[in-house]
Amino acid sequence: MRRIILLMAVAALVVVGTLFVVSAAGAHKHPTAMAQKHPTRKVSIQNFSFKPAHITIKRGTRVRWINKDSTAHTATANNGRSFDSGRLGKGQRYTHTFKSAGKKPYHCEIHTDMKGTITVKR
Ligand SMILES: [Cu+2]
Repeated sequence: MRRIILLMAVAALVVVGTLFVVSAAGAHKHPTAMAQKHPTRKVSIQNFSFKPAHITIKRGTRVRWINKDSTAHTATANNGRSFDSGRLGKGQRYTHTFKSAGKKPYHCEIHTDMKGTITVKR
């Protein structure tokens, strides 16, 4: 009789232990899921152009511009208010999260022939 109670106690401990491990693994998955919800797309500024110049993203995506030229550049929305990186020196970066759908054309304020478009889908 004592042995049966002991076996049951061990079985109960195994079940509780398994549940704990599973829930701990679930908690670890959470930050990864959050990171995937707001992915980041990179746009290089190189040789006086945006690379790639035209990208299509989902709403909530972050876009990160990185200036790889030694000349200063900007990434400025054509409408002048959606986003504006300001002057980015060599190696400097600017990040903007796109929250509304639509076509967002932009340019460099210093070299107005530098153009790009962010197309944001729902
Ligand atoms: Cu420029």
